[in-house]
Amino acid sequence: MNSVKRLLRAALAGSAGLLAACGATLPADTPVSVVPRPESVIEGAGSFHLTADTRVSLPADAEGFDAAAEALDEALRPCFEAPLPRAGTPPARNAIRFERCDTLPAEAYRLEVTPAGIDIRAGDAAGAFYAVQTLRQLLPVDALNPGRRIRAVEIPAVAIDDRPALAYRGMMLDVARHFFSVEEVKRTLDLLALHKMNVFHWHLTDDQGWRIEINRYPDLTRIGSIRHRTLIGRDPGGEYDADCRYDETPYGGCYTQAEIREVVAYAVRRFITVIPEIEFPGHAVAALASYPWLSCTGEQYEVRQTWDIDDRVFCPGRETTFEFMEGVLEEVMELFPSTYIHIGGDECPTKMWEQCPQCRARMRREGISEPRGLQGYATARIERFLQQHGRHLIGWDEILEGGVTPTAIVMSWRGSEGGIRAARQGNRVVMSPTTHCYFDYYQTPDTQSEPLAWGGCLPVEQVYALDPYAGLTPGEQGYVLGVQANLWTEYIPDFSQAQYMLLPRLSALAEVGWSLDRKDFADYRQRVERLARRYDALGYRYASHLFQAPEPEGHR
Ligand code: TNX
Repeated sequence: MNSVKRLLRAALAGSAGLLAACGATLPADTPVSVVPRPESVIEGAGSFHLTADTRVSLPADAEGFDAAAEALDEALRPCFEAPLPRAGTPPARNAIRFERCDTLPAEAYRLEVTPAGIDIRAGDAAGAFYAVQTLRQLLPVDALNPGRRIRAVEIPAVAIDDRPALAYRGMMLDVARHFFSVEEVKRTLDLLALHKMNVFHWHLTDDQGWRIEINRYPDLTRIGSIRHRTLIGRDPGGEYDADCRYDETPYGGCYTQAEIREVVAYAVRRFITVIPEIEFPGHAVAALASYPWLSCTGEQYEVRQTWDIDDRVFCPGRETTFEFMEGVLEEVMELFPSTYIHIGGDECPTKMWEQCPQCRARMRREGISEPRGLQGYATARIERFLQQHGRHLIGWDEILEGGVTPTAIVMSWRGSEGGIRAARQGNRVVMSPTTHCYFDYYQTPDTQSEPLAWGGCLPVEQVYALDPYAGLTPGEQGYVLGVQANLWTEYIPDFSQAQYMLLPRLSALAEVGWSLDRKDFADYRQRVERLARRYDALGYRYASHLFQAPEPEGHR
């Protein structure tokens, strides 16, 4: 339709229409390209014109679908003045009709776009939410950031059926080494939602900072959230000398309980479970600096100013250590509805325990022959406590070494071996091996032209290659809950750098978690290039190595 005709038609529709006609129609973005890859995509003829008058209908009896409709409003906010009007009964034309469908499993959806409207059928509200996330990727890129009001947004006709391969699709953010504000955490949750991921693992405590307010132990944040200075450059790993340079600037940050609740509520609206992590018994220096009676020696320590592993850990010999942990976890459980509570468990040296009279006495009393057995004892005690409150313990794969109960969940990070061992003995597992999931590693072998990172090399291709089932029989595979990316932040000082390390690798992991049975790297590469244009429009920073490399043969 030429513009004169369009104006005439708008004039007939009244002055409101005339005003609206001043806006543009954004043409459809084709061919359809969605990350993670849906189960089936069948493109149709024509397109749907979404306007400010398009009505949204929701099923009456389906709890939570309003959150999916809200996500749609949010996606369209840059285009239209107000949220789309709601309709009581599903309109036959110019509508987005949400419907609950009993034959679809949890998280699955069917999204059908025709010139008459959009139908979203989902097994549950999460499925409806994921349909909206797919719909966002069907919008023209300019709709994400148009810089003006829009008259209509054209969406290509298509039928998409989709469901996730894995139930747990997670990402961990370390806010202890560097702190990220509530706003930045929410932006991270937005990123997870965009990629249809559903777990945010929040690493809240470590040697270098305690970040969560605990009412019963206020010094944890008053003292433990601030380190007086930070090492500059790469950590030499135990060999600290006069050549080490520090910034001589106090660094801190923490979340109030009100802020934690705000983040959890924000995540709930996006169908994301927030799993808190309180490190125990290692990575504890910030806690010991706050309350010296938590350590074996009772010495006054400072919050750690370098990275690497620390010998100073919680004392499992003293009862007061367990009283403390239970007091902390009671408040943590109040704040986080997640059934899984992460207690760390990684990299805990036993040096202090070997020399500690309380620890030796505990070993004698409990018949523990090796100091390492104290970690198993301590973990089992905390697990019992969590179970009494109806929660499950998750820990890094070191928890296997102290002997773990069958109900604990193991997060396999030192390769997949821990996860394989755990699955074989009947423990549930999240696969997060350094080889594929450590987003603090470099993205290219050419580290000279990259900002300082932990080390290693983890290009996006390798993330994509993760097979969480490798080495497991079909029976054992049933114990694999899913996959998780980890963003440790020793060398990630701000949110811009965090985005650069996350993207586009997060999209590759999302495709492992969602589309494991239909992975195709060459196909993904083309789709992620289109997705990167959306990152641009949404203002996310990302690494572009993948797009600079020559494309694989036979494509395009
Ligand atoms: C190992 S992974 C750690 C972290 C470090 C990370 C750096 C794990 C459970 N522990 O404390 O930040 O390596 O990649």
